Amino acid sequence: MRIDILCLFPEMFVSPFAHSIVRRAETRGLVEVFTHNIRDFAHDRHATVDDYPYGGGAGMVLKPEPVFEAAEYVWKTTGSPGSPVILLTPAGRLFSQETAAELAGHSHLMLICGHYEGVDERVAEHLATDQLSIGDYVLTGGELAAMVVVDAVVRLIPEVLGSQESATDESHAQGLLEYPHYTRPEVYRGWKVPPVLLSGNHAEIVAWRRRQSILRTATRRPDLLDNVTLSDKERAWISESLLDRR
Ligand code: 6GU
Repeated sequence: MRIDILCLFPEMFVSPFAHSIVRRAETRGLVEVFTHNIRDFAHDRHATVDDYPYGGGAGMVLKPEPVFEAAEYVWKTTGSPGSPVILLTPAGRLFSQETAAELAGHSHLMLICGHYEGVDERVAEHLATDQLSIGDYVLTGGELAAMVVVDAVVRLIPEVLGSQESATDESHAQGLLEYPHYTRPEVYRGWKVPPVLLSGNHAEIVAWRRRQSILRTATRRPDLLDNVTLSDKERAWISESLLDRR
């Protein structure tokens, strides 16, 4: 997969991508990430990339020309104008594990990081194929959001994660939060590892983990349960455990 990131602060990506799973994936030839400074595509000698909003109001707006021209520059080398172009904006639809999995199936992605009060809407309408937000809070710019998206997508590319780090069990993969994990020692400061995990009974361990995932999701993220299929027995566990908490 090739990922091109158009932004105003390419330096921000250096350290996060120099470590982490992204670096490992790059070393193994599974992904290539390129950053491009939108300012390099400005038209005037002051390299102006923003301007006042038509209609008035606070803040500045990212101009369309440098953004379109940066994208066209990328397409000249990649030749893939059919692939996703994602504008990172707090006004986008919410990025999720499902979106990450969908994006991981493409061979090329372009990410555009918004800045200032906003980006000229013609970028959203005529250049971006999708607009994503990483959560209900406002960041200073789209760079941090782009790093989040790249990390979540890259780890889902086949062969990026080792079998020791399988992406099928983890939180959100099944629509549920993941069960609790324990490692040695068996007793730490008097706190014991749940005995079932030491029992060697694989079927019981699987059942315990499923139950933990369900109860944890019911208490912490009940909204997620609307999209998972649970048995009648599992629904009953939830009612019982929520009653227990009163
Ligand atoms: Cl994608 N951009 C900005 N500026 N803020 C955000 C965001 C994106 N997602 C959540 N907050």
